[in-house]
Amino acid sequence: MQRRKFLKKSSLTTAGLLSAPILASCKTENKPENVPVTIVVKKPVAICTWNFMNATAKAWEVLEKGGNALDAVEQGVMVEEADVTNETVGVGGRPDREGNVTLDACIMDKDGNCGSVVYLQNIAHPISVARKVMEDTPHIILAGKGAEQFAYEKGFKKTDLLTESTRKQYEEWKKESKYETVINIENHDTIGMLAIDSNGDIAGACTTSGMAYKVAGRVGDSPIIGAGLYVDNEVGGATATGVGEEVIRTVGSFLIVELMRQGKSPQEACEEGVKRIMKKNEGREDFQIGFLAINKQGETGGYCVHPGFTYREYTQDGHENQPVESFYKK
Ligand code: SD4
Repeated sequence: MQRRKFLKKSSLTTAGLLSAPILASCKTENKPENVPVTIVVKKPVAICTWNFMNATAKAWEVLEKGGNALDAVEQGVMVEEADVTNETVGVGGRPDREGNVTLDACIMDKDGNCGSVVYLQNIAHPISVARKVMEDTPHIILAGKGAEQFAYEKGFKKTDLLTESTRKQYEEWKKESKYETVINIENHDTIGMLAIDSNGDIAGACTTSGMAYKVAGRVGDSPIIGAGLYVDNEVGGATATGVGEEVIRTVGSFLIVELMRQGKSPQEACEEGVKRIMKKNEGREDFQIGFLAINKQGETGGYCVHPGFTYREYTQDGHENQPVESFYKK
């Protein structure tokens, strides 16, 4: 199945061809050194964590018209930020244990520029505030009240992020006030998105309301460059969903991009990323993490701790929800 998936992903129905000298890491026995080989590049491509069909469709719409990867990932994840039925992103995200919805997001472009907001309240599109931090300030991360103030200065409107549904659920939760991570169930649905545009450039975005009923002030991996998201335009990009503390501890997305730099495929890199985490958590079964990656050739891959994580992929061949293999099989 892995092999089938690999062959499918390397299919020749792709858009770009790139000539490059053979790298030491991909030399084959019967090919001499420094002979040009043809590398098939699949582009454009948009992928995102979980089965967010509308978000990848939006990103694809941007890419198909020749738009750049940065615009595609921003506009793609904005679809989920605006969707009140997605209760872990943007408007309609679940609150912390004080009843406040606090949002985390980051974005990264092909040149390694990045912007991030953490613990942002009352703003519906944290990803666009993160982009403004990247483009309009000399900083990378703005937090809390300062981030909110910055957003108003940039013209973002104050928005009540709590909905009737999340307010009711919060009231219910307060009766027992139990904080536990629920594997794969609704308190995971962060959207991390990666795209390659028709120029072959890569960008990524990640946005979330974080773990439901978290301790006030808690920030997860999603807005942390290198943890929830990382892009290196020479190599590829990676993003994460799940229990952010474990992703931060391994600087997960950076790790995966570095593993791809060393020659691993996106699939192999995601597997190694999860295995590193599990090595530090031997025997623990009470958390989920899903990684997703794309390389410069447009190959994609994902891996997770428990079954249930999938990713959505949109290419010129159409769009698909890709099943992802897991560390634990049941
Ligand atoms: C966090 N990684 O705040 C996020 C949560 C998440 O789907 O991915 N939810 O830790």
